[in-house]
Amino acid sequence: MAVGTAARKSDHWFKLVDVNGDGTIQRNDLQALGERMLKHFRHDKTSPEGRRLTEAYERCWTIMAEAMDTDKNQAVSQEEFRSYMAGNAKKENADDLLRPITDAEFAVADLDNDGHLSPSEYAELLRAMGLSDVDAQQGAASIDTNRDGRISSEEYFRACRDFFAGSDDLNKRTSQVFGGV
Ligand SMILES: [Ca+2]
Ligand SMILES: [Ca+2]
Ligand SMILES: [Ca+2]
Repeated sequence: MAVGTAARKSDHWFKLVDVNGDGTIQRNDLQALGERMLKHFRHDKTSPEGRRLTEAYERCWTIMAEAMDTDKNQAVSQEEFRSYMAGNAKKENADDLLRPITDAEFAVADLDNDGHLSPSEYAELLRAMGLSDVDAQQGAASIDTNRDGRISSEEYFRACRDFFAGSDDLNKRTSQVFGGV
């Protein structure tokens, strides 16, 4: 069976978050991702932005462990992640689950504190997540849908929500918000 867009999107995200590349997502991957992002944007772990992101990723792990780790081995496998994404990633849940994470990431990346991400701030956020330059630039071009050079926290949240819970449509621009899928 061909791998559908939803599975490709979830695999793409999975690889970004599996920081140590051992094929599972564990708490230490989320911690490493948070540390890498804070280092990239030169935020101290104890700064308000640093604490907020660390807490958001800790919560992200708690949610993943509860909802996705079906065999309860404290590791979310690619299969466990895929089957959760295929069956349970609903837009209705996104406000609760996703928004605290996207808001924390947004705050870390908004370096000039103007309440928006410029395309270059957004591309930097994607680089901090481990994307290549090409993918980061492609992602930045995709997310700024009205091309005004400003990305709001709401636009970022919606793009992430559509990425995870959107329709299984390859051409949808939001498939590209984390770069090539
Ligand atoms: Ca891992
Ligand atoms: Ca597991
Ligand atoms: Ca900004």
